[in-house]
This record gives sequence, structure tokens and C-alpha cells, in this order.
Amino acid sequence: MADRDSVLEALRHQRIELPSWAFGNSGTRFRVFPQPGVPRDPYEKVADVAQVQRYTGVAPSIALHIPWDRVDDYAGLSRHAADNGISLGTINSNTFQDPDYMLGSVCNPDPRIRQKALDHLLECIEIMDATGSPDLKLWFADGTNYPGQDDLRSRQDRLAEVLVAVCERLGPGQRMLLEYKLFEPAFYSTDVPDWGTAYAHCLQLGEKAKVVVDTGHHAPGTNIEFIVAFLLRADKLGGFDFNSRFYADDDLMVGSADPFQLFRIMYEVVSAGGLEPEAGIAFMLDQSHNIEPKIPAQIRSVMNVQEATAKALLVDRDALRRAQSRGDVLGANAILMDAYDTDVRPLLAQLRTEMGLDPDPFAAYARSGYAERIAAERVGGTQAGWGA
Ligand code: RM4
Ligand code: MN
Repeated sequence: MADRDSVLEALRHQRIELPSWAFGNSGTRFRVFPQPGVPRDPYEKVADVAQVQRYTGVAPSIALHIPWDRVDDYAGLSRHAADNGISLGTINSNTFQDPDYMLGSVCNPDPRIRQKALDHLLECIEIMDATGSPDLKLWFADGTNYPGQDDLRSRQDRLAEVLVAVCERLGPGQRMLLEYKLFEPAFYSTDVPDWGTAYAHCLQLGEKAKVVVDTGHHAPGTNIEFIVAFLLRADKLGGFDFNSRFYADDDLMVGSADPFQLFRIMYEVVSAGGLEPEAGIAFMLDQSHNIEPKIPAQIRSVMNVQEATAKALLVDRDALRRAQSRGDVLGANAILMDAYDTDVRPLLAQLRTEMGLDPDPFAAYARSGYAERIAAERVGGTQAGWGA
């Protein structure tokens, strides 16, 4: 097993970014079930993220989604975040909710609509300038529903043109993270359906363009850790949108559907040095909590990522390499499984105690009374939601 102190040290410096939209109301396309105490504006979302940070100590930033988190004064929102002990992180664009985007945004056959989508992306970069956010995350709902509906190659040309304009606008220290998704909302073709398409565009775009792996965006049975290993090797992995799903993208809590898969992903990250800040991998959650309370669900999600990371760090990599080079199939597999089968909860409890935190973040939050307080205080106004 790897040395316990170095494992603790790595875990202490891990950073996981939380999505503002996880704290708002969300639902399926059939129904949104509102919950008591849900934030009514980005300021209250920041306060809720700060709670998760308070009990976990490794979640000090909030990803914003524009226009859901549009405010008049981004510097003010930044200060509010700093006052709450967190910072503003990735800016997520939204080119999927305006009626103009029915036939796509950046791939739309109408140049006026493509320009409108590009203008939105450029506005997001302006917001990054104001907030100091390093990353712009792009997910396009673009695609077609019927064969023949539009020309697949022309749509790639249109996409490429917009991405070039976005990258040209990025300032020093800013990156563009391109996300892919197998299908949905388009049912026949999707313009960025897989990592290969995202990777090919990013290769053309150069240094500032990286791929985001949203763990919920693959076909069942896809070997996601292979994709992660490939992108890490090519220096094209920009980050993760963590969540899990049993069928299609459902934004369930990361690690809830398949904790072993999360471990395998984190093992690839750890073994490629991807936890180091210099690697520039953004570890983000992208989840919605439709039926479970939101703050505890985010706490649980952060803990799930920590547990998978701790197990990945525990792999005896020297012994593994030796077994691999001997061609010792069962020995190598046993070394990996030994780490996975370790109960890392005591180690994480120790980590939290050393960090001055409660060893059980979930219980500590429940005892704090915050949930009851926001339910009582946040009455009136309009609860935040994803607006579908
Ligand atoms: C998409 C995608 C994006 C996220 C939106 C809310 O499916 O995963 O990352 O911003 O959902
Ligand atoms: Mn995502």
C-alpha cells in the first residue's frame, strides 16, 4: 500500500468545484418538485456552496451558469463569495434554452442565430474577465432529429468557425473546455457527441482548448477511464463534470451508480499526476438533485469523490508496475483490487480531524440547523431553477 502520509497530503489539497444549479430546483421534463429553502439568487447559492465547503474543506469554488446566474455586479458577487470563504469558478454557457435555438445554436443553419450564440459565448468571457474565472465550459445541445434534416459536415464547419472565434477572444490564463454528450436533446445526430469529436476540434484550436469528460454522457458500457487515460496522455483533458447515471444522463450523485468506475477513473488521474495543480484538471460536479435535499447531496457527492480518490492513491503503483511487467495478470489485478477494497472512511475521518473539521461532514451539517434556517428564512421571491 502507498504511504499513508503522502495519501493524506494529496487528499488535503484536492479541490472539487460545485455547480450553482445543484442548489436550485430541478426536475425531469415531466415535473420539477420545489424544495423548501432553495436559493432565490446567486448570492444565496454562494452561501449554500460555502456550507459544503465548511463541512468538507475541499470544495472552495462555485461554477456559474449564464444566464441562470446573471447579476448586475460580478465584482460584488466575487466579494460576496470571498466573504463566504469561496471563489467563483468555471463559467458555463447556455445555448440551449432560447427559442431561437430550436434547430441548434452554433451549428444552426441560420447565420443570425449562430452569431447570437457566439455573442453569448463572448459575453461569458467578459464575465470571466470580471470574476477572474479561468475556464469557459461549452456544452452544445446542437443536433438533428431526422436524417436529412441538415447537412452533418456543414454543421461541423459552423461549429469549428465559432470555436475559433471563442478561442481568439480568450485572454491569458483563460481556457475553453469543450464538453461532449452522446445524445439528448437531439435524437438522431449530435454535433459534439463523443470525446473523439471534441478532441479533434480541440487539437485544431491549440493550447487553450481542452476536453471535458462529463461522466454521465456516454453510452452504457463505455470504458470512460480509457478516454481519461488517452486525454491525459495527449494533455487534452481539461476537467470533469462528475455525476452518475444508470441509463441516460440523469445527473445522479457521482459514485452512486458505479463507485468502482469512479475509482478506475481516479486511478488513471492519480497515476498520470492529474491531481497536481500544475496538471490543470478541473474537478467539477455537474448534478441536479430532483428528489433528495440539495446541500446534503452535494456533501455526499464530495465525499464519494474523496473516497474514490483515496482508494486510487492507495494503489501500490511500484508493485503494480512490477506485476504488469512480469505479465502477472492476477497479481496486478489483485494489487488494484486491494486498494479498491480498502475501507478508506477512517482515513478520511482522520484527514478531516487534522483539517480541523468534523470527521462526519454529513452528520455535522444535519446538526447545524442550517437546513431549518434557510427553510424558514427563504420565503417569498422566486426560487432558483433551471427554467425549463
Ligand atoms: C448538460 C451538460 C452541461 C450542463 C447542463 C446543465 O447536460 O452536462 O455541462 O451545464 O447540462
Ligand atoms: Mn456537464
